[in-house]
Amino acid sequence: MAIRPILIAPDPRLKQKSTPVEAFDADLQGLIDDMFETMYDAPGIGLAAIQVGVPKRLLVIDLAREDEDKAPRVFINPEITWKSDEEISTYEEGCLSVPEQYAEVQRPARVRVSYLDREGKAHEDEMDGLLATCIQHEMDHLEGVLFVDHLSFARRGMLMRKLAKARKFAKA
Ligand code: K1U
Ligand code: ZN
Repeated sequence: MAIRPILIAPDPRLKQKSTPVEAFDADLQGLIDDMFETMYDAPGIGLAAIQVGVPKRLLVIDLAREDEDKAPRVFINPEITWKSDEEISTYEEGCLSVPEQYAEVQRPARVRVSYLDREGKAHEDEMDGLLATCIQHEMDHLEGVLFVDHLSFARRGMLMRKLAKARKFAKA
């Protein structure tokens, strides 16, 4: 297992659309293990494969708090089959690819998602709360969309300038 470097915006690779996972082989299992190690190290509650530079439709989530046992979940080739268009949730989101920047994002409060697990077995689950928010955030990554893309032009510009300034300062 290895911690992989996380791509930071505005890296153009974060804007690409990821392609479906086809092979459930040893490489995939190694990538999943590395993604969990990278996410726990960051730390974060979710990570999409493209954030470690792999444009495959794969994401991992663990919402367990520090004082709880780990609860790792793997979602491969996920699809939203239903969303609660009339019930919206607002959450102050962050992103490991947009470090130390946070903003409120509105999304459907509940979603049904079909996906494959790491063995390739099919599932379909209804999700709400932070899991619904997190999986929509991670599924956006598979389409090349960042949480800042849900903000107004002015607010997104402000956050991205703050990020660029913080990174310039960190390098100096
Ligand atoms: O970069 C990512 O996609 C991961 C991101 C997931 C996320 C956070 C908040 C709302 C939606 C999706 C993060 O994990 S940012 C870090 C974070 O939220 C966190 C870190 C440590 C403890 C608790 C939360
Ligand atoms: Zn993110």
